[in-house]
Amino acid sequence: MVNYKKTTTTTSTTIKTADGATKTTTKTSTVYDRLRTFATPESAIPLDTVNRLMTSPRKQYADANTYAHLLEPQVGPSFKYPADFLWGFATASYQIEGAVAEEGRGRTIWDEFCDTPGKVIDATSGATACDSFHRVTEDVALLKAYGVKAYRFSFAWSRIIPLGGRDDPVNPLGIAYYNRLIDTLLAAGITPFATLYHWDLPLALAERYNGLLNSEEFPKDFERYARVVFQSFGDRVKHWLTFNEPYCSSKLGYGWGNHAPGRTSDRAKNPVGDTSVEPWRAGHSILLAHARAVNVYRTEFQATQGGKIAITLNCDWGEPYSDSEEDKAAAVRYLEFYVAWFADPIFLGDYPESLKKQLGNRLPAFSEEEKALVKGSADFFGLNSYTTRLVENRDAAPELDDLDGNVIQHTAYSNGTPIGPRAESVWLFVVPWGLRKLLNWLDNRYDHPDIFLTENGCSVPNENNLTKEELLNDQFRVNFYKGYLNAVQLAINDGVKIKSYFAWSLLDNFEWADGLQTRFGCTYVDFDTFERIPKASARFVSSHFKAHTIEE
Ligand code: PNW
Repeated sequence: MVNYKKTTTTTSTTIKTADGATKTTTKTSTVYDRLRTFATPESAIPLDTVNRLMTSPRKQYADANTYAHLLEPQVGPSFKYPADFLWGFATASYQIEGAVAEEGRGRTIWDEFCDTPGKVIDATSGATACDSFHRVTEDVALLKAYGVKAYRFSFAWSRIIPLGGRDDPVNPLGIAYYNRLIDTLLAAGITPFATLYHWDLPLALAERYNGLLNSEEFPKDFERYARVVFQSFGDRVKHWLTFNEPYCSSKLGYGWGNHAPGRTSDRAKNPVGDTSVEPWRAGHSILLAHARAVNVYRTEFQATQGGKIAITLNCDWGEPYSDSEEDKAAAVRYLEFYVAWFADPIFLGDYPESLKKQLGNRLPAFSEEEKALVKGSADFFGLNSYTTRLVENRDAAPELDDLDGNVIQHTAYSNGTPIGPRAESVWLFVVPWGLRKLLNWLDNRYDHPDIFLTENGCSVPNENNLTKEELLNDQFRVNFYKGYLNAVQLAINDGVKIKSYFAWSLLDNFEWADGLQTRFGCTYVDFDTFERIPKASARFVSSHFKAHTIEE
């Protein structure tokens, strides 16, 4: 269990008033000492308490210590989200639409990647996915039944501009599909929250100039695509995200090679790629493309359309592995290599010093003009977060293919206790207190921005092998949301300006390299019949927000 050390400071200011007398005002402020707290599971909870609190389909998770986070301070029934808080569910085009060869959609790097044997664990793809391309009415009815305020989805660039480039033709059928979706959402009273790029790069751009690796061409093509999107939908869409998780596009796509286009130095995985430089180049292109799109929005559309635009970054909290100064510094470095890599240029004006120091000229540099374009290019902070790592300093010199700031990441404490229950996904451990700390850290580093949580959720151990009845009663996921929503409420009470919460995901869908077998949905999807059935978690998330939001 994590303790937040509460320090109350009283400052007195004495001023001379006009008549020469003195007046003293005192101000009391309370800070919670977050970074300096080392999370150690302090109490073993009796097993029967644990079983009451949480039922897991995998009995080995019934280890009392792993549920310690459930004894976090609970915010309680009186908590209220403000009336304008946007809550709902999130999805992404390639993960749900299917219909990959219909109505003029161009091929993407993910179609290609999934067709390459060995890249997706169960050899599935997004070719049919949830068939959402044909089910706009059904999906929006589901959202309406859940009572959401907003729905986060992404546009498939290659439905709108099949070849992707700035001189390539626009596909009216692609525009028509998203018009249908947006109009149906609005008719149901649901706010559309749209992402321009959720990883499905038009394949033609990868073939033409290596996609994200080309920092000259890619930003120009993205700018034109963004302009077409704002022109077509900006009269009705008021919440924009340029890129989803540039960290993943860059490091997973060009570093570790486990996402499209699969480039990496690891020759066992891929014949081409260079982990020591390509992720940093890809990230640089994304920052420039993002900034150009925001500039277009601000100069050509924002005044008349009146929306907000930002990027959404993913980050998982890094807790120092021990109390040592080295581990504390390592945890900060890990966060800098994770999120400040993108957030510092956007909110503060340049890459963090720790990246410049470790990467030298492998990290591209911004010209003064580019810096000015990138700095301030977000109306809010978009955040996706799922888990937490324990971070230990690494003494040896960093390897050339190190992407994380020369640290050792752990998923268990030094005494062997896991940091939290593991989800189905190998990287996902349930650690709600980490989200609270992350939100406070970002709030502090970026001077109290509005933070829009645009993704949070989990997979359930072994879910794909459960009977339908078991699967629909997803108590593991309900408990994930209980813990994380409590952490969101605690962070709001800490003073962090959180403006939205989107559960990932509305539907079980194509979970990238983990295929269709890893489910993140609050709604069950039968991938043969495309039938959708709400799980217990959908009812939980929906009743949570209904009970805790101030009515307009
Ligand atoms: C995010 N990892 O991706 C994405 O935005 C979603 O499309 C995705 O379905 C969701 O989280 C759940 O995974 C991630 O390997 C994918 O560390 C993989 C990782 C992290 C985030």
